[in-house]
Amino acid sequence: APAISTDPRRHFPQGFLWGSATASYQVEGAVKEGGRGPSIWDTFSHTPGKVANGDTGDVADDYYHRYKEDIALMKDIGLKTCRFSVSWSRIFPTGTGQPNQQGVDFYNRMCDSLLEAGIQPFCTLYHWDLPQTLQDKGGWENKDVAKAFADYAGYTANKLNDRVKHFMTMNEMRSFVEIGYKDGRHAPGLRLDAKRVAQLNHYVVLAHGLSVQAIRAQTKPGTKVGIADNATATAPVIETPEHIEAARKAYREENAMFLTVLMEGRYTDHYLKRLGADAPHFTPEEMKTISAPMDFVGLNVYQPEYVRADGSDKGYTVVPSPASYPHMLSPWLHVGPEGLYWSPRLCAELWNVKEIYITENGASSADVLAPDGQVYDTDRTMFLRNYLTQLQRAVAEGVPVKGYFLWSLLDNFEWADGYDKRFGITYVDFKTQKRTPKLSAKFYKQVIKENRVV
Ligand code: GBH
Repeated sequence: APAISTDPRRHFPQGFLWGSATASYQVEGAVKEGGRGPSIWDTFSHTPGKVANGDTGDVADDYYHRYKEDIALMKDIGLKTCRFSVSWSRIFPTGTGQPNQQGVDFYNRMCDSLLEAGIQPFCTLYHWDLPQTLQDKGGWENKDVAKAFADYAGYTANKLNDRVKHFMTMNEMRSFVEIGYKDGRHAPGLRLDAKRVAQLNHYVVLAHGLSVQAIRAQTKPGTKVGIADNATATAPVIETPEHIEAARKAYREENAMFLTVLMEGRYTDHYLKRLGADAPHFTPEEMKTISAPMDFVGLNVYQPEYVRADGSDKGYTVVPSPASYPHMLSPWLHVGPEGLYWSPRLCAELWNVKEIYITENGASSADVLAPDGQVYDTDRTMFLRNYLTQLQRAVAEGVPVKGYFLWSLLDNFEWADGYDKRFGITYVDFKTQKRTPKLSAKFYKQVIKENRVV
């Protein structure tokens, strides 16, 4: 059994990578500059009724122009690393064909500034902004898009590799598959039936595998490849052996079509049985590609799913959240700090993963500028302290978590919620673009300085 954390001061190991995360469409703006082509999020956000208040990412945080100022903020907080994403349509304006050098130059300039500030860049290749031209050809329903993604990923990793050593293929496969193509609440806003979603899901995991191979083929030895996955974080409702075992089974099954198939190279029997005639077509060769070995696993953790043992063949039942369950400003964001303990622990145990990063964790809050010009986001600060305490517990027990990326450095374009839901530790006035570090930024700065939960 793993050792219990006995450090009352809640330290992290030396060299722990403290970071923050952002994504291209959520922060960059400058959507028509530098030769960028349109993505599905430009189309979607400009379609009336799709995004709260009719907000778009046209300007967002204007990070495309202000990245130097924002990197100075990162440096002041003491960040060791920064996770950003590349906009595919800045590199290939129509998804394939002729690359756009101005796009490559932008990310290289930005990474140079990070490195000058002593901050290691971690690069995500796909954070949901598919080139519109590729959606016009069927998007992720078209197997050729999987190949196009691998070409783009390999090319881009090669161009950034002098500066970037860690690449993540995709962010949250489940989110863009299910919310974009099944529920229709995110771009491209489709509501496909179960059979089409399952086949598209298969092409998405295939695209991931193809891109792992392409990145390896086109980067130097020592470059690390992984993913930023929002694996459902199953937590035992009570920490007894039977419920822990239920959580372990649930982690595998609830993530059957995402992380589990990447790690095991096969869909679980329960998954295939549940889909029946809707199950995807696949070949053994594709399954081998999908499970191409990764160097690390990135986990985005927001809220856990509590499970209990139930004596069934499947081995678990998901416990529904009671109506009174507390959440942050976003109604979906239930407060459950132990997700940050169980998700990396179960991932490491199930698949013997040796290097894990928390690639996102953070919270929305109803932030206001106080009369003294400060933002006292005590709820976000409380949230982070509780979650980090659970992460420290995992690390102290030997779970191989090497770094943590807080979502997010800045308030930004929160997808269908527009600018309504603020996730930043830095307040952004979207009229003036003025940045104000919140109380949570001061908290995080102290955590990093002391390398422990303060
Ligand atoms: C992550 O998604 C994303 O990677 C990041 O871009 C995003 O800004 C951040 O977290 C905060 O949301 O409105 O009830 O339909 C987290 C997973 C998927 C959770 C979409 C919210 C919509 C729920 N998110 N989901 S609902």
